[in-house]
Amino acid sequence: MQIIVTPQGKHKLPPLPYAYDALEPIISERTLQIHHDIHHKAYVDGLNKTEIKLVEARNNNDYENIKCLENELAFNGSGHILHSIYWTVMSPLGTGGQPGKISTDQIIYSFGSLSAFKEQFLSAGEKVEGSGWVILAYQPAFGHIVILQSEKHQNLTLWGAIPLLVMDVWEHAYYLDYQNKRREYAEKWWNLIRWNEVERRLWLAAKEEIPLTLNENNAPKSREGRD
Ligand code: MN3
Repeated sequence: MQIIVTPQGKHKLPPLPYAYDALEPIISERTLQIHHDIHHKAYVDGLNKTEIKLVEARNNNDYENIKCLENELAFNGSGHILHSIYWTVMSPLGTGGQPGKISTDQIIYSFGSLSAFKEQFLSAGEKVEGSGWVILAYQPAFGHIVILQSEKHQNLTLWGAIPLLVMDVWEHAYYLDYQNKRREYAEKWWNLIRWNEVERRLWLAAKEEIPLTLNENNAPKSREGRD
């Protein structure tokens, strides 16, 4: 089972899978060039820089700036992932085809019809507060697809990440027992972890794939037990 695909600090800007002017007249050559070469590249550079700083923080056992570093990781990491996917899901005008069978089935199951899906997707995109994204996502825990808005693009998460081990640090989880001593709750909570469940979740999660580039075999792969 291969888990580590990209070493810390070694993310690369994926090349655009088409020419800068390929999406005209919908998206101009100039827009695409600036968006990819400057904006997306800045996320990749920022992600690499943050990962290296996190390596240093671990080496020095210095978590003074952990809040800032986690924020940078989420901001730049999500920016890199979402832009990579954005390039792959666009195609020159007239060449994009129609929704495939699996997509159509899922859309009808989850939204009722293609037109209802389109309207919800476009409305959600229109109404994102400030800057952000509208995202059609498969939620493995529900077994169906959902439309999500993302303001900016991170909110301290990395899109596509699958949770493995979670600790609730809302006050309701510990306040009666530990009052405001969240660190003490966290230290004690550590002793409760069921590690073989974490292992099982990692094993299941590692079988999923979120490609950041187009590849020659672009056809959907069928997955056992997934229909
Ligand atoms: Mn952008």
